[in-house]
Amino acid sequence: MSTRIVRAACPHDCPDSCALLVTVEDGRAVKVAGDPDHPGTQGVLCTKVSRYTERTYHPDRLLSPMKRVGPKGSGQFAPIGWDEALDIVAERLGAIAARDPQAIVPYSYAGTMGLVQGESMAARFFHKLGASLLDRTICASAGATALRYTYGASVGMDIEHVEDAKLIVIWGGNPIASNLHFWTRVQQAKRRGATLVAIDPYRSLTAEKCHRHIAPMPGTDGALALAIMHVLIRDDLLDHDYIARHTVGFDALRDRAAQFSPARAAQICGIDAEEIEWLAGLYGKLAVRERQPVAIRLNYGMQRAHGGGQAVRAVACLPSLVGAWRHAAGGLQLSTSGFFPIDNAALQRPDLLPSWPRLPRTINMSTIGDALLGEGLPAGTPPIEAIVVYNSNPVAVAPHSGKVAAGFAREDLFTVVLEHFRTDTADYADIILPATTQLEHVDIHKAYGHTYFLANNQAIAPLGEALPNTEIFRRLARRMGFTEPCFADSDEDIAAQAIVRGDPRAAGIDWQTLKESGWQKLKLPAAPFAEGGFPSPTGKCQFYAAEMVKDGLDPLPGYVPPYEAPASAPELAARYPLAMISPPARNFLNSTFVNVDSLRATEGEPHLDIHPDDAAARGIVDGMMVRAFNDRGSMQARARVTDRARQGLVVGLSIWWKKLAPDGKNANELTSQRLTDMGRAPVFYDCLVQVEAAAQAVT
Ligand SMILES: Nc1nc2c(c(=O)[nH]1)N[C@H]1C(S)=C(S)[C@@H](COP(=O)(O)OP(=O)(O)OC[C@H]3O[C@@H](n4cnc5c(=O)[nH]c(N)nc54)[C@H](O)[C@@H]3O)O[C@H]1N2
Ligand SMILES: Nc1nc2c(c(=O)[nH]1)N[C@H]1C(S)=C(S)[C@@H](COP(=O)(O)OP(=O)(O)OC[C@H]3O[C@@H](n4cnc5c(=O)[nH]c(N)nc54)[C@H](O)[C@@H]3O)O[C@H]1N2
Ligand SMILES: [Mo]
Repeated sequence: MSTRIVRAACPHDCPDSCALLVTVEDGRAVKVAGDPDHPGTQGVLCTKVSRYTERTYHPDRLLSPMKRVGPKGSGQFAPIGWDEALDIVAERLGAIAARDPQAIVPYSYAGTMGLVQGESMAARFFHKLGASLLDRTICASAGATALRYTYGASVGMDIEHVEDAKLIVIWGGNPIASNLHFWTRVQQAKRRGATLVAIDPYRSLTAEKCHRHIAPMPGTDGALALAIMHVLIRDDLLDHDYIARHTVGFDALRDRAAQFSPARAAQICGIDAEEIEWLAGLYGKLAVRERQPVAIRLNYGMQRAHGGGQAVRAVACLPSLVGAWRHAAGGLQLSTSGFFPIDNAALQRPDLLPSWPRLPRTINMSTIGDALLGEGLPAGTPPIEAIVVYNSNPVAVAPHSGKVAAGFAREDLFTVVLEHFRTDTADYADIILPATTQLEHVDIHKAYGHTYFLANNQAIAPLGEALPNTEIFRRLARRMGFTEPCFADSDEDIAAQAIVRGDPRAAGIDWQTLKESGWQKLKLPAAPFAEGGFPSPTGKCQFYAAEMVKDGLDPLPGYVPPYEAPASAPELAARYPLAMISPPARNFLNSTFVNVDSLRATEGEPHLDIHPDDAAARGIVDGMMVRAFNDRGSMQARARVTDRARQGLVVGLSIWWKKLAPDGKNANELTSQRLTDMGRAPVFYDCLVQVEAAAQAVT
């Protein structure tokens, strides 16, 4: 028997981007383990990825191309050969492109975070074709835009030092579920005496393990952060030297924060003013009076509401007010992705666009339901005639699912889906093309929660007839007659093009060194902003961001109320009085892994957590099937009556495959296609519903 250990990288959309060691026996992957030497992974994997072989060798893997033989959405397919499948796709796309290539929309997200299988050959293909561009907003763009205005890029502290922090504020994140290796470090900090605070409307697995849990209503974090500033400024808990040297706009910020007394913010957030006084007092005292490191782990949960961008901006100002950046263990991390020198132009080749440098129209992936139904398309541009989906499952994950499904059900839409499995989206395909998993292809990865590049070496041969995304687009390019040399690049060639040459942050790192070592850390100072040096236009932390005026936005951090809340929409709130959020379930990764039986068995079935008072008012008891609904749609779930959900809030951990739920629906039946204040991002957690006992109990 031959046994090999292959260095690989976890491909999933998660801040931890783990380094993997894959054990291969006689050509079969038998074990996927965390690399014990990688400082982030520390030899430990989450439950999901430790089951990666169960997913790769799953009996439902798509192993040959398929052609639709039943009505759209019915999931009836017959296997066909690659030549026939690619001929059909090339012919249909070619005919549409001859009229207007913008009628073709590529739809992709982070099914794999790999730079090769994510957005390289596919982007080249669609650029050359002249297809619509995709605004990839579904996850992080509100916060990324806010960080760009505030710091200049998606950059922050290195959480490898967080063990030394004395206060860690976990704001809008649930790291036990979604950022496990950070949580390990937080526990170490706790043992060393750190105070842990969670800010989350829901008592998540993480919040219940913190010393204190502050539970504002969803979408009100901007007001909370401004009130913390209010207290810091009122009580002179400020690092005046840091503010003077490394920030712009303090005077204007002071005037803004003056408007947000703890009493006012407490009323907006539905919490006690004392909670704000306590947190601000502790944060300021530790950082300014005692010169101790204080850290904020900001996350995505708090930016999925109308004011998500401004809320991130307000929180992102806090570390500069108290000089928290002076310590390696202090500051804030939302994302580290902006540290990585990636040559996107080389990977994606926008210069291949027939109209270059003029760009085709852009379709926002977060409003794909409307776009497919012809609503809100840029003036003078054609209806969508074809959509090519890869690395994403929009029928399950995009908001206002009823509209998304109606769009995909259009008889005149030509739909191609590259997938591992017959997802809710694949059911609507005309042609399904089987893609390889991370064990079966090559890739190179950056990360958004740490600062290591990682290599993914191929561990096993592709299963069945599956092909890497790159190879599928290479073959399509050949059929379309695209002859540029970049369409012949191998996956290793592409991996070698990913890192900007000569960038000091990547000194000593290239594809050759990386694929041998598995991972390499960027060269960055331990405390990146101890001496300022933010990558913003002013080089400072921008309390006041002049660029925002040009973009038609409030240049100071502010509070933008949710679209759907009693104060902003009283009539709606009278009919739909409960705020619903649908954050990630621990055993799923967005909608990935829902079809892995052992993981779905652990989650059980779709649940809806509801506060005892809200349940009693509706005659709902624990374990009852309930229906959550609003004007957009409805979903059923089993009620868990629990004060984990604060009053006025219901929580449906997500993202279920619709077809694996009892009523064929998931939380996105209820979510809206409205967008955040900046970054054009979705507002998944800005969603009012009513809940009632389900008419027919499903047992
Ligand atoms: N196991 C697992 N891990 C994942 C994912 C997954 O699906 N499963 N998804 C990955 C992806 S794509 C992403 S983007 C990240 C997401 O990472 P996080 O943003 O950390 O997401 P969650 O872990 O759900 O944490 C969100 C928390 O925010 C809370 N929350 C909701 N609304 C608000 C609000 O208005 N204010 C505040 N303060 N809190 C709020 C929720 O109750 C929840 O506990 O995780 C990644 N990791
Ligand atoms: N209600 C609600 N909705 C949400 C969220 C929420 O919290 N609540 N979270 C949002 C967030 S943060 C995000 S990031 C999005 C995530 O949305 P998506 O990025 O669509 O994520 P997944 O649902 O995991 O779907 C990824 C798909 O890619 C496929 N895939 C993986 N690797 C490959 C590959 O190499 N090739 C091909 N062809 N396919 C591959 C997987 O099989 C999987 O079906 O969902 C959003 N939707
Ligand atoms: Mo995400």
